[in-house]
Amino acid sequence: MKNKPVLASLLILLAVTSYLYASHNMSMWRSANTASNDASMALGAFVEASQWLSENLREGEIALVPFLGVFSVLNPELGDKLMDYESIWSSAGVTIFERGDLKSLERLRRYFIDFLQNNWEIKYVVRDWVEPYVTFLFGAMVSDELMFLLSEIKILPFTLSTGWSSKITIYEIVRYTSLFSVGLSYPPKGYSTSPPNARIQYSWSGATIEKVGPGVGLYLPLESGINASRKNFLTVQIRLDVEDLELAIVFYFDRNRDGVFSDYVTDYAKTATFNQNEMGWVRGQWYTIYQTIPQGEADDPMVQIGFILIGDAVGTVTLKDLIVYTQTTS
Ligand SMILES: [Ca+2]
Repeated sequence: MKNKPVLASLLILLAVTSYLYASHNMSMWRSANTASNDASMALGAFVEASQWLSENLREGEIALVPFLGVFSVLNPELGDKLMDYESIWSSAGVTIFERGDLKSLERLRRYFIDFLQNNWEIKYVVRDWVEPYVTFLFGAMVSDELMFLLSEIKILPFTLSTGWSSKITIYEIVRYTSLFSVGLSYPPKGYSTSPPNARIQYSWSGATIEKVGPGVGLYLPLESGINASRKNFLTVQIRLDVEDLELAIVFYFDRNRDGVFSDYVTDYAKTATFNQNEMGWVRGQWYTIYQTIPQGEADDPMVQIGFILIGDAVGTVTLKDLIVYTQTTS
């Protein structure tokens, strides 16, 4: 396929013209000269991207690109180091007709994430403005592993004479392994609560915290601190039987390096908050929280995680399957 220059040229034409139609119905009024300058400007981004890939892809590494034909005709030596989105969509078994439907798009996105996680030879992912599913696939609205997997490494922007601008983004895939997990079906080692007499029930479905006061916290000290200078994130399952909840996940750092969080004078903490209404969390359903573990100052290790239920609401919150992931060194 990749050695068919005619097909490739057609794809280039497709790539270059689709934005002209998409972005400017008025484009037919513009002079042929301007249009061709614009076309080469947009194509230039593809040329630079393929150049960058051929300089950076090492043996055994693969880049996922839109329009395989375009990239391989621009840089034939990239050869079998490329793979296109279309082949993933085909193997996902979602037909082109189903792709307008949200459920199928969610399935595509899930498939995309699993594909990136399971195929370690994928080193880079190239995002353009033409691939029809980019907005959904890369959209920030969806909270899942994708935001941890992709790290922007190269941006190739351009602006057309019409003022319309776009870019090609190259992401490097960041690999993670799970550092530890806490099921929360029985009391975790060394845990504490605030207030100290807070009621927590442990069962196969997790730790159910009774929220009777304005602030109820569950604190889990870590057996060994997390190296917070690396990229780390956590996932935890949550189910609420309460309304208007504010959840704070607090990361406690050990400044004086005595292995524990002592207090806010000696040590310090960083917080991520979640608002039940903003998150769209409905009572009685399980949700997965994805949260970056912030970096400490001066490489201070993170030694404790706290889940604090804030607000006046009374009810219960169940947590289970806390997993901490850490970036693998490459
Ligand atoms: Ca300390």
